[in-house]
Amino acid sequence: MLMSKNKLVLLLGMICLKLSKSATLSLSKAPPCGQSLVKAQPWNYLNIFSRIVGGNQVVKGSYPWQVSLKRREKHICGGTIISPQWVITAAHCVANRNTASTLNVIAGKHDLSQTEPGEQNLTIESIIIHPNFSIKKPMNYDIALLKMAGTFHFGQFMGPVCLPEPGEQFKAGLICTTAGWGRLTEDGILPQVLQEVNVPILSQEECVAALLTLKKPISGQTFLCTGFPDGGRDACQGDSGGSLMCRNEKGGWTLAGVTSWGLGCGRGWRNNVQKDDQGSPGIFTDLSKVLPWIHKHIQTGNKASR
Ligand code: 4AZ
Repeated sequence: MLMSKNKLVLLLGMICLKLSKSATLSLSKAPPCGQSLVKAQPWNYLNIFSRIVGGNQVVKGSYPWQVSLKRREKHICGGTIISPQWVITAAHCVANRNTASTLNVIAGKHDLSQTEPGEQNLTIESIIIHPNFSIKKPMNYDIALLKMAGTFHFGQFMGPVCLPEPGEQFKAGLICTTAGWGRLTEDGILPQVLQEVNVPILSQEECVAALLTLKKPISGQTFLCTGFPDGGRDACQGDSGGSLMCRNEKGGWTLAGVTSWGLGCGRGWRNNVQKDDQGSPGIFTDLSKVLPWIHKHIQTGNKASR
């Protein structure tokens, strides 16, 4: 077929334009967030004896945003991937003695006791602790951003969670999930395999009331609480820095809170007035209270790294 020189140039131009447009589109499109390849787990009698506190072992790949924060190769806290270069954890996990150089973040993990195919280990370029963080209970603003020295390569066992939309609230009574490699009971062992537990979000009133019944009454403004007045299901030591996740309308997992603290683990608070053997709800830093701070840092951070 014969084609004039002009037509050929025009055709080539159009092909180039099309290619560059799709390349720009694929570059600017954020990777899908909150996607777990694993369906909700059916009840399984083999799982009833294993717990985070009162939970069970996860199916591998259930929470591909969950990371282990290690200090000198030892698991100290959880964390959550929000983009290829950024991880969210609790400020108290990285606040003292923890210079970035002694820490590393390992993603794509299921069983901490062995090296697993597809896992990725990164060091930390910088730590940004929330400027209003206070170590004194209730540990207001217990949140930190970790900028990785490198990027996570997302795949089947590694990917980001969704951040809430501005104004998105997680209502009291909603059942959400927290996961981690923390203790299985208050004085119990640390598990090798990632654990999960479903917990209801409490109303702010219920939580404030529970914390005011403590021997040293506590009040604060930046947390979300979970659990049951009689206890049983909770996060525990080693889970902090990890996530409280809720499903959004489209079924994607959204980060509602960062595991922060609690008085004991899974204790309950119904009988706190008796003053002996007190307990508290599980306390998580409320993402909705720190969203603008997160966006400010991950956006300027991305620009700076370009
Ligand atoms: C901790 O020390 C910790 N029961 C995390 C969560 C809870 C207690 C302690 C909640 O990492």
